[in-house]
Amino acid sequence: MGVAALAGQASATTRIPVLVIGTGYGGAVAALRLAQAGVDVHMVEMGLAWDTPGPDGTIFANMTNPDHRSYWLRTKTKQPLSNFLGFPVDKDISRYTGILDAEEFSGITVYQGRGVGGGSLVNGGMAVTPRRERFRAVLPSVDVDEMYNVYYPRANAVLGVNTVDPVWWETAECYRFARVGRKHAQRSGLQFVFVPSVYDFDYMKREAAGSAPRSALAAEVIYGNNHGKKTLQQTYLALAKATGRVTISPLHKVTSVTPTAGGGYTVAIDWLDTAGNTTASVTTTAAKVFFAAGSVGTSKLLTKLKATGGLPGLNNEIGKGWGDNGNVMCGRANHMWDPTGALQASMPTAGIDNWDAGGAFAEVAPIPTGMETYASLYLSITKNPHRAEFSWNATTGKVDLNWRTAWKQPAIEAAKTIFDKINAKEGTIYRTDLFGFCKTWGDQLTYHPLGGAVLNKATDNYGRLHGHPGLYVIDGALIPGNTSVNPFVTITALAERNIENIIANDL
Ligand code: FAE
Repeated sequence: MGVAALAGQASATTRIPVLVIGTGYGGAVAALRLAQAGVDVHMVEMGLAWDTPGPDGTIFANMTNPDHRSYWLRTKTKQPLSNFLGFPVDKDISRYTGILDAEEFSGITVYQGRGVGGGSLVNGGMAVTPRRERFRAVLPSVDVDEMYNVYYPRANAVLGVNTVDPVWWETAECYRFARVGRKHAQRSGLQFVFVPSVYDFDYMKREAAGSAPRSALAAEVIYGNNHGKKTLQQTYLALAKATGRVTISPLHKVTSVTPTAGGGYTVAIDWLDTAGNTTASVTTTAAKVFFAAGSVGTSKLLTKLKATGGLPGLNNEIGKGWGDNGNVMCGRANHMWDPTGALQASMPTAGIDNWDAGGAFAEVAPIPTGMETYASLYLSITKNPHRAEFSWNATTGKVDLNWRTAWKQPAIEAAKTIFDKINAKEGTIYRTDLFGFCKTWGDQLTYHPLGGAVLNKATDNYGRLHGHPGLYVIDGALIPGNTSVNPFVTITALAERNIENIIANDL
C-alpha cells in the first residue's frame, strides 16, 4: 500500500484497525511500530504528498523566492523575518495548499509544516537531545533512564541524526556566520555548543565542492529542501511504507472523531483540493485512533470534540498547558570587520547555552539572502513560564487560543542575558529592521508549539486519552509547553516510548 485516497475504504462497514491523524513525528513513529507489530495502519494528512516536481523541475521553493508552494492557503507570504532595512518583504502569491502554515491566533502566529512528513518538511533539522536534568523537569512522570538509555538513542538512530565535521566547519565559507557567532559568544564568556542535525553533512560538503545540487547552500529550508535533509519521508515514513501495511492519504483533513455504536470510532474526513476547497466529506470507522496532528492540530480537534459533545468523556485538561517553547528571535548588527558571509548554509549547527544562568538557549541562525548583511540572527528557546489554553468559540465555530503578546516578555528578558552581554562586549547594537519598522524582537511567532493534551494529565502516562479507550495522543501536544531545546527529537523519543507500551498492552 502507498499513498491513496480513503475512497472505497470510507464505507461505514469497513473498519480500519488503526487510523493515524497526521504524518509528522508522532504519527510516523506510531505507524512504523504498529505496522512492524503486524497492524494495518491508515494515515490521513491534510497537506500534500510533496513527491512530485512542479513546472520548474523542483518540488520545493527556496527562501529567496517563495511562491504558491510556500504557504498554506495564503494570498500573501508571511515571512518570519517580515522586513529588511525596515521595508516589508512579503509578496503576493496564489492560494494553494502550500508547505508552511502561518496559523494566526490571538497574540501569536504559529508556524507549522503541512504535508506528508509534517514539520520535518520545513524545519531547520536541529536534532537536539536535552540535558537529562532538564528533561526530568519537563516530564517528571517519565522514567529518565529509560528515555536516555533506550528511546532517545532509538529516535536519533532512525531519524538519521549526524554532526558536522568540525575540521571542515572551521574553514567552510557557508559557516562563517556561525564562527562569528562563536567568537562573539566566547568573548562574552558564554558557552557555545555544537548541535546535531538531520541534514546530511556529507551531502553539504559535496554541495560546497560543487559536486552535488545545492539545497542548504541554495537557501532551502522553511519551504522545504530538495536535497540533503533527512525528512520523515526518507526515514520513519519510508520504513513504515516498506512494511506494506501503511497507507497514507494526503489532502484529507479530519474534522471529527466520535464513538461508534458497538465499539471503535467514526472519523469524519474532508477531501481537499489544492485551493483548500472541500470536494467531498466522508466517514470511516477505526478500532483505534491516534491523534498526531501536532500540538495545535490535536488540541483544536480535542477541544472542539469535548465542547460540542463528540467526545464527552475527555477530561478538563484538554486544551491546557500550551506553550511556545519560549521562542523569541533577534538580530544583531555587526561591525564591518565582522562579515557573516554572503553564502550561508540554511542549516544551523550551533547554539549559545545560557539556560542555567539566564534561562535561554539561542541557536545561531543563518540569514541566507545571498548577500552580505553584517547581521547575526538568533532564535532563542527560553524558560518562559506562561501557558495558554485552547477553548471552543461557539460564535465563530472555531477554536481560540488565549495567548498574549505581552507573555513574550520573560522570553525577551532571558534572551537579553545573552545578547545585551554580547552587545556590551562587542560595542554593537540590536537590528531593529528585521521584524517590522524599529522593532527589536521577533516576539510575534513560534516555530515550536507544544502542549494542549499534556501527558499524565489529559492522557495517562503513555498517551491514552482519559474517558475513551482506543484514543491516543502521540505528538507534541503531550509536552507541557517547553522542552528547553528544539523539540522534534524529544517528540520522537517520547512517541517511541509510548507506542511500545501501547503495543504491548492494548493490541
Ligand atoms: P507535526 O510535525 O506538526 O505533524 C502534524 C501533522 O498533522 C502535519 O503534517 C499536519 O498537516 C497534520 N494535520 C494537522 N491537523 C490535521 C487534521 N485535522 N487532519 C489531518 N492532518 C492534520 O507534529 N524542531 C526541531 O527540533 N529542530 C528544528 O530545527 C526545528 N525547526 C523548525 C523550523 C520551522 C520553520 C518550524 C515550523 C518548526 C521547526 N521545528 C524544529 C519544530 C518541529 O518541526 C515540530 O516540533 C514537530 O514537527 C512537531 O511534531 P508533531 O509530530 O507534534
